[in-house]
Amino acid sequence: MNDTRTRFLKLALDADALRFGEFTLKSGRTSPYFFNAGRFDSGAALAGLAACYADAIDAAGLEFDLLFGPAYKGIPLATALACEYARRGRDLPVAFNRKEAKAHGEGGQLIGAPLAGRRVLVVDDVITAGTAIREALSIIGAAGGTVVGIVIALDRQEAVDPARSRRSAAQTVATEHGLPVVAVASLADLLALAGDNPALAAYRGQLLAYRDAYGSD
Ligand code: OMP
Repeated sequence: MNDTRTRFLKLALDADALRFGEFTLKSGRTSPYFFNAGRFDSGAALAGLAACYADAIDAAGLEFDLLFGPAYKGIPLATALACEYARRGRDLPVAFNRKEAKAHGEGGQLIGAPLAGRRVLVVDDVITAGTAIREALSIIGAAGGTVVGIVIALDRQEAVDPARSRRSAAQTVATEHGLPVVAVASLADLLALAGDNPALAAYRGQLLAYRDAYGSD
């Protein structure tokens, strides 16, 4: 596993953003683990997370000129990442959406830098079935931006309908839209870490059983 993946997973465990137990997902599945990006809830925690995103993006060689964070969890992620790039000497425009359009004041559904004519990198927390990401793609397209990639912290590597296909939701989104999807880490990385780390060994069996039931190839 490369350093960024291990660093990210350890930060997530320390922040309690990665937890083990029994969790109901948006898809209705019962999962033995859950990633809650909202637990990166201090300036230092967000800065550490943003550095992991930036390292993963740079290693993938993505080219873009605006960061977009889908509401709600993508908003602090894209903002922290923009600050991390500024720290690294690159000042990038950043934008995000509201969940509900505002009729007064400046109005509209979008906040921040204009998207029209920009190459947009979508910054989000996790892909399970891909629903949240698809919504973000249509909002950006409607505002005249061109999505050129998606970066997420964790790819859960789940198939939407495992009985029909074991292709992951992230792979499906990537193929459907012809976009690179870069994940800082994935379930496979979490399993590798659980194999090496005695504190996580107890959860490994449940993670493997979950992957057998719903995981992608
Ligand atoms: P999809 O829209 O199914 O791809 O799921 C992504 C969303 O699920 C995220 O934006 C979260 O709201 C939520 N989620 C997590 O935050 N962490 C997880 O580990 C799993 C989920 C989930 O419900 O699948």
